[in-house]
Amino acid sequence: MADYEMILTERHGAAAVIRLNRPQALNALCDQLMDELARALRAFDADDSVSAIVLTGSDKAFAAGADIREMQPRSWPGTHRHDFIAPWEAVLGVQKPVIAAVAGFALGGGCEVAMMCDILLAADTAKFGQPEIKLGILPGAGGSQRLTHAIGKSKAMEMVLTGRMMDAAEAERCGLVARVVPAAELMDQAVALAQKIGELSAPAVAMAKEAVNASFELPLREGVRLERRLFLSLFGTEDQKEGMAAFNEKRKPLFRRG
Ligand code: CO8
Repeated sequence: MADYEMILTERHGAAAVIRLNRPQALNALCDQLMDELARALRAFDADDSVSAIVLTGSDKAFAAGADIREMQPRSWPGTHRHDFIAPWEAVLGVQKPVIAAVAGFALGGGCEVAMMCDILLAADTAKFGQPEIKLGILPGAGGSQRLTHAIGKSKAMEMVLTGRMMDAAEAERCGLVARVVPAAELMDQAVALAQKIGELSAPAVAMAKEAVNASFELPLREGVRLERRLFLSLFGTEDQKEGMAAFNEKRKPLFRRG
C-alpha cells in the first residue's frame, strides 16, 4: 500500500480509512487519484480483517470536484473512446459498507463520489453542490440521478441548474446525509460507526447493503423478491444460528468474521 501519492490509508481495528490527500488542489479528482482510490478500495474490500471503509478528505475539502485542469483539453469523440469516468465506478463495486466522512467542500464529482458511498456523515463545515453547470457541463458521475433520488426533484433541479451549494444543516434536513456532527468529532464518529458494523455478521451486512442498493435500480416487486432471496439464504449461515441463540440466551452474539 506504500505506492500511493494522492491518498493516505490507515487502519483502526476492523475499520479502514482512505483519506484523499491532494491539498494543493482541494482534492480535485484527477485520473491518478481516482486510480489510487480504486486500488485502495479493492485491496480493503478483499481483506477479511476489514469490516467497513471510511472515505474522507481534509478539513477544507472532501473533494472540490473532478480536476478541471485535466478535463479542460478533453474533447469529443476522444471522451467517448476514453471514458475517464469509468474508474470512478470502483466505489460502487465495493461489497463492504463505505462511509463518506465529509468536511468542507464536496462539489461536482466530489459530491458524486460521496453519494456513491453507503452512509454519508457530514461535519458541520460540509458544503455540497453540483456546480458543473457553471463550467458549461452537467454532472457526469451520477449526480443528476443520485441527488434527485436523495433530495427530490425540485431541490435537485435547483442545485443542478444553478450550481448553488447547500450547507450541512440543509443536507441533513433534506436527507442527503445520515447526520451532522461537529467537525472535530467527524473521524472518531465515522470510525466508531465502521467498527460497530464490524461487530455484526459480515454476510448479513453485505447482503443488507446489496438489498438497500437494489432499491435504486429495481422495480419494487423485483426488489422485494431479491430481498426475500437474500433473507432466506441467511438462514444457511452460522451467524443466524448464533444471533438468534444469543438473543434467546440473553447474551451478546459472537459473529464469525469473513
Ligand atoms: N479542479 C482543479 N483544481 C481545483 C479544483 C478543481 N475542481 N477546485 C479547486 N482547485 C484548485 C484551484 O485551482 C486552486 O489552485 P491554485 O492554488 O493552483 O490556483 C486550489 O485548488 C485552491 O482553490 P481556490 O483558490 O479556488 O480555493 P477557494 O477556497 O477560493 O475556493 C472552491 C474553493 C469554491 C471550492 C473553488 O476552488 C471552486 O469553485 N472549485 C471548483 C468547483 C467545481 O466547479 N467543481 C466541479 C468540477 S466539474 C466536475 O466535478 C464534473 C464531474 C463529472 C464527472 C467526472 C468525471 C471524471
